[in-house]
Amino acid sequence: MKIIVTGGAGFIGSVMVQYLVNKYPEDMIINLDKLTYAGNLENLKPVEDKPNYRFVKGDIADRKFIFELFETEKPDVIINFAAESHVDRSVEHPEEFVRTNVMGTTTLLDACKAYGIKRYHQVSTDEVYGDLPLDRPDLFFTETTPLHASSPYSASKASADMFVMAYHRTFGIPVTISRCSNNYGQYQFPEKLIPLMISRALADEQLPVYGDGANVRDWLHVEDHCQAIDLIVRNGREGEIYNIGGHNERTNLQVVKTILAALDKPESLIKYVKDRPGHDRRYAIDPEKLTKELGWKPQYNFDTGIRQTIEWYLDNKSWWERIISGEYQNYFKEMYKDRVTD
Ligand code: NAD
Ligand code: TDX
Repeated sequence: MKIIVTGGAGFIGSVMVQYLVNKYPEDMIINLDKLTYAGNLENLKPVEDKPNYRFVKGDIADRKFIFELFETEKPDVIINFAAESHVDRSVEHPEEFVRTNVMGTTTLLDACKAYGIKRYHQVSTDEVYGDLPLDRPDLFFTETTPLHASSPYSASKASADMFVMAYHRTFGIPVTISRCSNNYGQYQFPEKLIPLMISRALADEQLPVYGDGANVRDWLHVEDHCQAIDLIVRNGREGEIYNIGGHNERTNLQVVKTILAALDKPESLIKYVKDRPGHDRRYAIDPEKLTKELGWKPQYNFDTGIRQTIEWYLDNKSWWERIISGEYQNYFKEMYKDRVTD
């Protein structure tokens, strides 16, 4: 099978690519990534010389490029991770979110329509459902919860999901969608809560907690997310949506305090700052459909997963220090100067 993973140089995409390359040596895995600020080929070092792995630099919203790629590669499966993914950036600059997240998705779907595909999988998010109230812990997002996006980021992801389902119904494209809760783990870009707080705490810098810190996120280890996507792509039913989550709800303050305790740093580093506009209060996933239909179960619980993740950031200081200094962006030039014309 030939699988194109888009956004495979990002946080979750790079873990997915490593997982597929190692688990399915008979499959060819093509990592298609534009290498925006969030794309880092250093994440792929463990697999970059494997015979069933290839990197292609390109933009999912570039129609000519995508159609030519489908023409030459004739992929069997597309797993679309490529996206602008940071909510705060979407508040500042929504345009790029529409371009990549919506038009990039429709460009890929058009190519699937023109050249055929065995499975198009859209990696979506629980943020498309909006948020839940803090005083109703009995409520969870299910696959039939109405879409109610709050931020330009989640509106762009919800819009993409609607196009995916429309292309399924109108043109018969064999699609699946997964909607996962917040991920944590290795290779997460240090703009997101957990790696940001780890890197700042280690430097004894203030930790900016938005609002009152009582917002709740439902955390899932990135490897559990990737395993679920693999199951859905191979065994999930066409035209279906699957929620992914592991019932690991924590307030932001609990997460930050856990990090401080693990690093032996004082809570006085916490600094309450102005809230994110439109800040969602609580996310919580009901993963029952995925569990019942496909037998998926997460391997990690948050308490052990977060400890391992903190260890990873301690052991891989140079990885995130090169990001903070901007040096990682030279890696493509160094590694690929003789391999691609760009
Ligand atoms: P990320 O920002 O770390 O990575 C995104 C990747 O996409 C980068 O490598 C970037 O270079 C690439 N990219 C961006 N625009 C592109 C374009 N136009 N063409 C080709 N490549 C492009 O994101 P992430 O956190 O790994 O998230 C991956 C996917 O998972 C996203 O679709 C996101 O919405 C979804 N998701 C993320 C989480 C989470 O907690 N991080 C949770 C649920 C769903
Ligand atoms: O400095 C910060 N201080 C703070 O209090 C940052 C960066 C975040 N926060 C809060 C905001 C959120 O309540 O922490 C929580 C987590 O924030 P993010 O890491 O930015 O994630 P979130 O907004 O929840 O979205 C993430 O999960 C769903 C991903 O970035 C999305 O791509 C995914 O779809």
